[in-house]
Amino acid sequence: MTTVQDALSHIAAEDMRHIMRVQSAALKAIHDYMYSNGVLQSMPVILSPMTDPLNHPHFDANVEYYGQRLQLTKSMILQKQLSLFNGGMDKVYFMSPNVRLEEARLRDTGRHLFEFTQVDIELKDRTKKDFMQLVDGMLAYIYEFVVRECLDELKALGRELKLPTVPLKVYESEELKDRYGEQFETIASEKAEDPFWITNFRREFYDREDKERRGYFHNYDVFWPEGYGEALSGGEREYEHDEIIRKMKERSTDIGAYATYLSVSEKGLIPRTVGGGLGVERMVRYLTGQRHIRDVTMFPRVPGEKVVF
Ligand code: ASN
Repeated sequence: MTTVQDALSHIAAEDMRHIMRVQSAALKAIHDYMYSNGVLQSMPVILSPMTDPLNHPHFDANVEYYGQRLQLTKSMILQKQLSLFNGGMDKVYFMSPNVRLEEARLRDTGRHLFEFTQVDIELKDRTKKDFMQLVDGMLAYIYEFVVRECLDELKALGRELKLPTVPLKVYESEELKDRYGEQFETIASEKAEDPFWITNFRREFYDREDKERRGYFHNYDVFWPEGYGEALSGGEREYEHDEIIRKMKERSTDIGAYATYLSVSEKGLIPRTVGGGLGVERMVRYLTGQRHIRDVTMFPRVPGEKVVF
């Protein structure tokens, strides 16, 4: 999609209207579910001196502003944690736009955009079990609402959605690796009929590693079924300064870039939290049964592809 004409046809496609209606219903379901569960919505930040380091190759996006180097947010993980420094708030979510300048080799995965939105949720003084319960309920509610509200749209798109059985199944990554090999995420997603959880991935410094069982991480992903792949990722968080520093060093993280965050952890003031982020466009791709994530975004930002508007 490189010409103005292509981009206009993409916007004008009949399916786009159905897809946007499904997206609106799913987002309404999320907001309603959050509100009734006392999860407060806070506004996202797009520029910050610090952002998620991310655990994979990508390009940085930053701007110089009055002598300060500000990065475009790759995720709001660290701000989410800090927002719960407010003593009267223990559950928060953001509709967080993320800019991740991914490499062009991810163009055809069908799942990657270099600009996307996630529903970023964080809970204070709770465990992964609490978080999983909240998300299971949210997903069931989204399905139910979308299927009820968007009968015509789903039909026009030729999409049949089966309501999932909750609680969703939980697998350990090791268990699936033994069963399916290195491609276990893809294969398990292809074989599944309902969304499911996988726990324990070695990732960024902020996901909590078990102190008694090094190499075990209290984090997780949710996967969509039918091969649609990753839906949400998150975990219990590190909040102790020494652990954060240890893990940053292990991952060769640029410690200086996190100076303000570390000045808070040094004082023992990082709240103890658990959370995760649900990719909005990936969810819509799954709900509407589209092949490529490009097809569910009005103004697609596909890795390596020219941007028209
Ligand atoms: N939102 C994710 C989380 O809460 C972080 C990410 O997107 N990398 O863990």
